Amino acid sequence: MKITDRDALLIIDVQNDFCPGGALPVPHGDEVVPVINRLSPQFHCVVLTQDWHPREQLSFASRHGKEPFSTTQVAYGEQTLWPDHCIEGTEGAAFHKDLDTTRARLILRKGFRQEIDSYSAFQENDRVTKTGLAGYLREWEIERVFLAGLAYDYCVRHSAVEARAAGFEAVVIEDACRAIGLNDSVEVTRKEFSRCGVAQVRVADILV
Ligand code: VGL
Ligand code: ZN
Repeated sequence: MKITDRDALLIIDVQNDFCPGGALPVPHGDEVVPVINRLSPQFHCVVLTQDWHPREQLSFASRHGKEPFSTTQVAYGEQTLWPDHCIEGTEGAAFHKDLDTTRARLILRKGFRQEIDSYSAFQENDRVTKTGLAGYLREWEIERVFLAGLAYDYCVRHSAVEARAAGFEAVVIEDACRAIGLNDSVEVTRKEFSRCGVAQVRVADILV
């Protein structure tokens, strides 16, 4: 696959809390690090996202006195509840120490509002509040985004689907992602990708 200056690589949430030993570990989450380090030099435009929550974030189960991984109704609909994770400024919110961040043009933080969670790099979970990423990419004349990182079935999923909604082509690099796997979340993600026209490729398709 030929990568051009109309392509961007979005590296989603490769942070300590999503890696083994973290607060919301994605199984084998750290395995994406060396793979992503090989991918990023192939792209002119590299964007990192960072899940970045205030201490009392709405998505934290602790705030509702409920069990993590249950759901609750909030102002904007159903919200999955998570263990406290990626609290702003903590070590858990820092990027994995081996992730090469030197080529990142933009580090985009999301989920920093107390009352709105944000899985997607483009828009928050209320489906109204934008992050500014679509405008940034348009100014760089980006037409297609490639996605890698954590977690395949949450933040990668929503970022890819909303990249399509914002008018970009979207390509998920499957083996540069790892999933949380809550109920049938991986299956739901695959179906949504085919419905929304999100393509899936493998690392070897890019590193030829
Ligand atoms: C994520 C759950 C909660 C993710 C972030 O990065 O996929 N998942 N916050
Ligand atoms: Zn989060």
